[in-house]
Amino acid sequence: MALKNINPTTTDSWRKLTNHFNDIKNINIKDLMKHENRKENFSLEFNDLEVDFSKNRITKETIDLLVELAKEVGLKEAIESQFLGEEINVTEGRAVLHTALRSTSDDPVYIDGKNIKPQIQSALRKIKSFSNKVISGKWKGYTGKSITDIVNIGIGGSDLGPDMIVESLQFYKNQLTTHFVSNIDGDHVSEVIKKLNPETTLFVIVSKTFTTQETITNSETIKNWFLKSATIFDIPKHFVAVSTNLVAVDNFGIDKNNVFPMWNWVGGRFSLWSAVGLSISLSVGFDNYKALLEGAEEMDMHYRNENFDKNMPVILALISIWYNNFYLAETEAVLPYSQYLKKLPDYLQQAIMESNGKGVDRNGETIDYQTGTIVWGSTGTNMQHAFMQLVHQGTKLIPADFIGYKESLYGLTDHHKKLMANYHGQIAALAFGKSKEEVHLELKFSGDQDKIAKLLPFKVFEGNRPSNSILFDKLTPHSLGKLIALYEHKIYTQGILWNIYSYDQFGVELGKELAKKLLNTH
Ligand code: G6Q
Repeated sequence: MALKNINPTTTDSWRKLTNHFNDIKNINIKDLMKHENRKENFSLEFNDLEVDFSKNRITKETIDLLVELAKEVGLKEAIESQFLGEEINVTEGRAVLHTALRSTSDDPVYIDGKNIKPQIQSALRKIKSFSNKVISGKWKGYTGKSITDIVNIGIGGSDLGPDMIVESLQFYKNQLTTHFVSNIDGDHVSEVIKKLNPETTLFVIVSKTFTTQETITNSETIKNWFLKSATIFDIPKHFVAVSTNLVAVDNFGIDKNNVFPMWNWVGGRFSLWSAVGLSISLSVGFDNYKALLEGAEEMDMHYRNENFDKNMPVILALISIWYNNFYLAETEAVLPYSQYLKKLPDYLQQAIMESNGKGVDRNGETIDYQTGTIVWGSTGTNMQHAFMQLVHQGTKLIPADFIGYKESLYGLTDHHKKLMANYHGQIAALAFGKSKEEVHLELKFSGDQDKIAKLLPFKVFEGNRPSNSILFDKLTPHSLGKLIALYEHKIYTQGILWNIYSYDQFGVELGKELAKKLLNTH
């Protein structure tokens, strides 16, 4: 079943949404929150996760109309097409099956008439047995010593996902030290090399194509450095690859037993669930890696089966479209209240902006409405002392996702209480602000009567700034998998509604081509 091809702005529901927007655009979150059961009616719970979207400029009618739009453009069918392995990445002629990578069901998924589930299971077994050998110290380097350091060499989708997950799951990490080399900037690889001992380092070269300039250049540099103290016969003990390009991997000198598979039905930025996540399994152990996949699968089933008005990724996608296309907000902030998640905004920037930064629709026509949001952010509370000024009092409307955890991992309850007080404090400050009257009273009671006239306007917070609260019980591999899958499905939902192809990325090509040309002419 092909994806429907409908300009959303020509639909009935869009027309209704436009009228509805004109009716309620000046609505205030403060007033909405006075309605009985506002929080209950505008939040969703799903095991260890609660998504509270009550503090948005929306009413029940807004959600109903957005859901109607989702239905009108065929979202349900599009979700099924993705899960069933249809060629929804039309421009590249590929299926998009990161969901199959984490599926534990026995239901087959066919590509060209062949069930891909057995290959996925076999790759997982290989990841497990290899990780166990390296972590237990049974895998020896060329001088007989166990491995102490892992270096992931890759870029884009072959770097950002594993790097973000390894950082986020530091609490669960084993004794191995994991490094990431990505940039073509030689200073990056040099800084990593200087910390390494070739006898005890394992290099994981991750490149779906094995032609990416950065990854191949960094790998060659590292190989040359390695060969200063070892021989080519030692390479199998220290270099493994994750790739679809077996010929290029072989030419590089990597033993064929040390190659982990990749498939062209997994997009780079959605590939951490495949062997691209090998460095995750090495860093936190296979069981934790598996728990990450299971968390994602839980969200997959929710996305596939739940009605749209109770469906977390769908609701978040619809609210985002509401701001992007009706309020014309240009950006969204992602604000995790966990230092572990400091790399999440970078990761999401690629996932979201590479997927939905498209100006041509599924008909090949230039689009005359807004698509992909710009996403940015950083961790709380640090960012409160940095950019939050603009979000609170600036001239731009910036919807924000707050991500938090009810429990901390090390159990410093005093810290955690303060952290979460800030989390809820920021959300409330954005939504409710501080009125002239409140500031007036405050200044009056502080005894600074003469300051009232001078300071009042600067101390007012107009409020009415929207946010979602995405609150988990605890940061675990399982809950992290769920969080990432939540955003993945939000991306696809938005792509379907905007009538674009989310899974190609031609926009990254031109600059690469020109760089190559320049290299050849100089
Ligand atoms: C992601 C993109 C891109 C890709 C890198 C690395 O969706 O496709 O970021 O992951 O360009 O590509 P290779 O894995 O082929 O080296």
